[in-house]
Amino acid sequence: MRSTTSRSRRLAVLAAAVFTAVALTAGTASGASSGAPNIDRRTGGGAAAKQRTVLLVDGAVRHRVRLSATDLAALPEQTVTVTFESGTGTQTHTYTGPLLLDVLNRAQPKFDPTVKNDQLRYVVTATGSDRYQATVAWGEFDPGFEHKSVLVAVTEDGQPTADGLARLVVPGDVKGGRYVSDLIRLRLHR
Ligand SMILES: Nc1nc2c(c(=O)[nH]1)N[C@H]1C(S)=C(S)[C@@H](COP(=O)(O)O)O[C@H]1N2
Ligand SMILES: [Mo]
Repeated sequence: MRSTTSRSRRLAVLAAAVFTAVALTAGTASGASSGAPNIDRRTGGGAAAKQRTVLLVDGAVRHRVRLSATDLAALPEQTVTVTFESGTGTQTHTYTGPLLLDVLNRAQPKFDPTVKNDQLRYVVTATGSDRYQATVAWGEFDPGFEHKSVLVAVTEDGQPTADGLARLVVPGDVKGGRYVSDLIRLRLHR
């Protein structure tokens, strides 16, 4: 349990981080609506570009947020080892990072308490810097339903994720199609 004071302090730190992120992207006038900087996942962009990378969390949320690596690292870390099929064969990796659930809760989903199981109507669309997209349903990772450990992974096999800030990890998927790399946006919607 967190005290109100420490919660306020955390929010202040978040506000400062968001302000910094906005300042860093101020060069792009449409930054607020177009989301995080677009860094090509194939060409990379180097360490300096990576530090500017932020993950936009928006949609049906009270507080649209831009999360940095530091913000993601501040959330409880989970570890999962998964196997999936891809164009280059079967891959097995160990990922660490916060739960998608915790990342979305940071933005405070606007679920309607007057609608029965409102959260079960929602999905999260993950977008990569190359505009590749995949969607997971809230019910897949809700602790009261499938309770799958869907991660916003920041490390893969002990190293920072090769492409950008974070990668979606969907344990149980046979194929890697929902392991969206170089995440730039998570949008909650229905
Ligand atoms: N951003 C982004 N993420 C992506 C893809 C993509 O094209 N763009 N391809 C997906 C597919 S179809 C697979 S099988 C896996 C492959 O993972 P790998 O790139 O680590 O080999 O990434 C997934 N994540
Ligand atoms: Mo794939």
